[in-house]
Amino acid sequence: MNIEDLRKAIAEIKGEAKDITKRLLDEGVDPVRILEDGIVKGLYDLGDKFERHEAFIPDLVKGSKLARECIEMIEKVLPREKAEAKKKVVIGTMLSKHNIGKNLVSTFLTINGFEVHDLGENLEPWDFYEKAEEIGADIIAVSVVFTPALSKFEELIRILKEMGVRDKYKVLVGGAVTSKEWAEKAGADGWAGDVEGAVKAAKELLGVS
Ligand code: B12
Repeated sequence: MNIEDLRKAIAEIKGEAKDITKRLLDEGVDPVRILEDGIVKGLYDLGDKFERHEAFIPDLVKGSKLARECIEMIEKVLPREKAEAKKKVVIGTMLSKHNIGKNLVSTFLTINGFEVHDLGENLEPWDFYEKAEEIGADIIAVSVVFTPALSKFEELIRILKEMGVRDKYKVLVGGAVTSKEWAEKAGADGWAGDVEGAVKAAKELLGVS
């Protein structure tokens, strides 16, 4: 059993994904690799099947439930860093209901010592602005997993500028439909394509190690 088997089991929505996750963890395989190369890539494969009309909405629902059950097993074994002066992050998914990636980034930022305020899903640009102002955030982190959310992110940047607070926050963006090039053009301060990249970018943006 290896990570490829896990990727396949997720893409094919097979319950054995949970047994494979457990076996890989027991064997001491790096939990981040199990997550990114097994579960996340498996979900992307499932999305590709959906696009080819080989999988349908109920499959996406079942697949995301199965992925979450595997992710819970992984989260239990992740080492947690002690935080001193905690930097504050406001995070959420712009516009859509997709929350698995956002939840993962939220978890990884938390275990790396950030104070994370998770606003949930289906958000509008103003939700990010208001919460960031309320708690005095250092970073606004936005998950964009659905094409219509791209322009909503650009709207958020406009709002921050119009309200005269753009320089108060570092804005970090990521998610399946984003790219580094797009993020730069849209006016983000940072972009990352996976959880490790998200933590690295957040630390770099604030100059903390
Ligand atoms: C599972 C799933 C669903 C589930 C979501 C369940 C849930 N609780 O999240 C359900 C069934 C609800 C769903 C619904 C829909 N979905 Co859907 N879904 C998916 C699927 C298969 C997996 C998503 C996922 O969880 N991926 C795994 C996570 C971990 O990956 P991720 O989000 O990219 O996150 C990683 C990185 O991007 C990054 N990251 C993520 N966020 C952030 C944030 C920051 C700040 C940073 C730095 C990094 C970062 O780190 C994460 C870890 O590596 C994708 C396929 C895909 N390619 O993503 C389609 C997909 C996203 N869905 C899609 C569509 C079209 C829909 C629907 C519109 C379908 C419909 N006709 O109704 C609806 C929309 C509903 C709504 N209003 O939001 C399309 C979007 C296409 C597009 N270009 O917009 C996709 C790409 C499928 C496809 N190929 O067509 N979906």
